[in-house]
Parts: sequence; C-alpha cells; structure tokens
Amino acid sequence: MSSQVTSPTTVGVRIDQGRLRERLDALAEISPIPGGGSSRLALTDEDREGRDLVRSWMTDLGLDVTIDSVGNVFGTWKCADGAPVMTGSHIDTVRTGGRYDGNYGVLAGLEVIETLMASNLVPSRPLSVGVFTNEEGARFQPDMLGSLVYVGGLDLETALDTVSIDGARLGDELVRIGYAGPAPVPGLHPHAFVELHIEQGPILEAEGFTIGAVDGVQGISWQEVTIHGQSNHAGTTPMRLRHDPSFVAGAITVFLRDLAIRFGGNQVCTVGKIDLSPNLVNVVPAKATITLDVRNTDETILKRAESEIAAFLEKLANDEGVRIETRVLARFEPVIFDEAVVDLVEQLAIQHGHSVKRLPSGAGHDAQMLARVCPTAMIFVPSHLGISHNPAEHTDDQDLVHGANVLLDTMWHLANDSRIGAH
Ligand code: HGY
Ligand code: MN
Ligand code: MN
Repeated sequence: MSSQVTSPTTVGVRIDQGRLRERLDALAEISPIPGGGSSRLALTDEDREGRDLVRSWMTDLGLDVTIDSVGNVFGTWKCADGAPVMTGSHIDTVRTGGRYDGNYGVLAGLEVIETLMASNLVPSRPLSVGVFTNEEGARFQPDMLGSLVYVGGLDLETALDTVSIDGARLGDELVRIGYAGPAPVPGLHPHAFVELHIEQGPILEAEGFTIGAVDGVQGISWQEVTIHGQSNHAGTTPMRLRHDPSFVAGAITVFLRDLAIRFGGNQVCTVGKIDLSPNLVNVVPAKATITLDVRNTDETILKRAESEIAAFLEKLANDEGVRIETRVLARFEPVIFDEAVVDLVEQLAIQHGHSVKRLPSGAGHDAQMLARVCPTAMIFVPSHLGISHNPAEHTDDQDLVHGANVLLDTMWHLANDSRIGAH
C-alpha cells in the first residue's frame, strides 16, 4: 500500500488557459451539435476525426504515440525510465455530448506535459496521456470497454466481437477507421493513474467547492430487457386479450422510478432506450427492447435492487402473458480509489488555495478500470447545474484551469515522490 505524502508543495508552474481553451473548442468543432456540444459515438468517422486531431497534438509535442489492439491511444513523454505516471480519459461522446466530458481530461493531460516541457521541468518518470476506446458505452457495451481491455478485465477477442447498437462489429470498426493498433493488450501497468474530469453532477457547484477529490466510483448495472408480446390490431383487440410489450416497458420504467425513490440515498435508475417493433400508430407492438441503468455506491443495495427488478419482470411476464429476456450489458462493482493518491489530490488542492470535497463519482470512468492495476484517483471540477450528456454541459474556464493545475502538481508528485505509487 502506498504511504501518505505529508504537505506536498506545488512545482510552481501553471498551465496555459488559452491553449487549453483553444484545443477544447477545436475538438468540440468535430461533429458539432446545436447548443455547443459534439456527437462522436465510439469508432464512427467522427470519432476517428477526433482521434486524428488529438494524435496530431501528441505528435507535435514530440510524444511517443502508440495505439493498442483495442484502439486505445497513448502519448508518452519518455523523459525518464520506468513505468509512467498516466492520466487520460476519452474523446468518444454520447449523441448529445457536451464539450468537456472526457475531452477535458485528455487535453488537460497534454497541457500538463506541454507546460512542464516549456518550463524545463523534467519529471523522474515518463508521463503518459491515454485516450481510451468506447468509454461511453453508448454505441458498444460495456462502457469503459477500452480501459477494461487495457487492464485485462476483458479479453481482446470478446471485445473485438462486440456488436454495436447499429449492428457493427467492434473489431471491424477499428480496422475501418484505422485504429486497430499493434500494441498488445493488456497494457503495461502505470506507476499511478489520475484522471481529471468534470463532475457531471450538481454537488460541487451547489455546495460551493472548487475541486473534488474523488475517492471512488459507484457500482453500475446495465441490462437490455426484450419483451416479446403479440402484435395485434389497435382498434379491434379488446384490452383483456392484449399481450402488450409497450405497456410492460412502461410498467418497468415506472417500477424503476419507484424503486429509486423507495431506496433513496445514492440509488439511481434510468430507462434510457426504448425501441418498439413494428413501432406503428395502429399496431399493438410485437416487441419492446429497453435498457436499464441502475447504480448505487453500495454493492449490497445494488444487488437488492437487481433482485427486486428480476422478481418484478417475472411477475409482469405472468400477468401480461409476455416473454421477457434479459441480457447484461455492463456490471461493475463500486470502486474505492487509492487513499494516498486521493489524499495527495486533496492536499494539493488546498495548497492551491481551493476548497475541496471528497466524493464518489456517479458516472463511470476509465480510472475505475486503471484502479485494478495501479494506485489511482480522480480530480473533479464543477459542472454548471450538474448538467452533462447534454450540449449545455458547462464548466467555467477558471474551474477548468484550477483542475488542470491540480492535475499538473499531482502528476509531478506521483512522478517524483517515491513514497507514493506502485511498488
Ligand atoms: O455511463 C457513464 O457513467 C459514463 O458516461 N460512461
Ligand atoms: Mn466521461
Ligand atoms: Mn459520459
């Protein structure tokens, strides 16, 4: 286990706000959507364009750029020997993506390296910035797929054979966009990993904190539920004779909301995707396919939620005379980050004069996968009104700069203080 670092000090240099802003805006211009966000689903042509742009910035910085077999891209400043201190995140987005989710962590990582280089400050370890494939899990499931393969949590063949919601095979898409890289997976274990990300929730802003020292990630349970009923005429079929999947889908949606309210605390439930077939005004549907996103910071409670949902599906199937199939899309237990790295983030944020709050992440992140192989933590900055997965996602420039400067000092310490990090 790594030890505590007593009163770490700042290295004294600060990132270039204008350069970070410029890159965030340039990346956001790739497949822009109204409202200031972007839509770059994983391994689409838009994602490729974003990857190409970030890779060009890595090359311009003189970083050693590698691409692995699941398309993860790494830019490494090979200024020393040994395992690198790694940061990074993702640049794939959901369809209604904002300009900060993921992008900010990748570009702040480049900014940290460029600032240290410009200040002739050479760390005692290499510094690496990772761009992980399919973090969102919107097109291919599970989410955090690239970092999960990187740490050996999912074998490459299974990952490559994953089929997207639009019927494409992940391995074929990697080849098609030119990101089926040569570097083997699982990848090398970093000395330590720290990810900078917007909070995507309302807490830091509502409570007036500038920095979040993220101490973990809540558990995630994603299922696809397919409800097979009987298509019928909307006008002639009496209600008592119906086996209606759209009614069942609606009942499940209401049940999930009620469960979240009943459980309270951190419990959240979402039905984000509903597809009906044949999806016509005058046909009682034959089939409904919905997704369930259920999360909690407590694994025992999350398991209880899952079993209550399973029991409800069984009862519904009997009552409504439909057949219900379920498929797990993602299932990750809650993760606790490394105490010494969280502590370092917290102390450096205080050194920078910021108010800092420890909190778990409600969203999934690549850091939760890297935590399996090296000491890991995250840094949050506030999201305005907690809005995310929405083009209106916003974080003030000052907050973006504060987070990037805390990242800089955290990486500097992780690279130069042998008391902390992997042993
Ligand atoms: O779903 C999530 O939490 C993340 O955006 N992949
Ligand atoms: Mn993200
Ligand atoms: Mn996201």
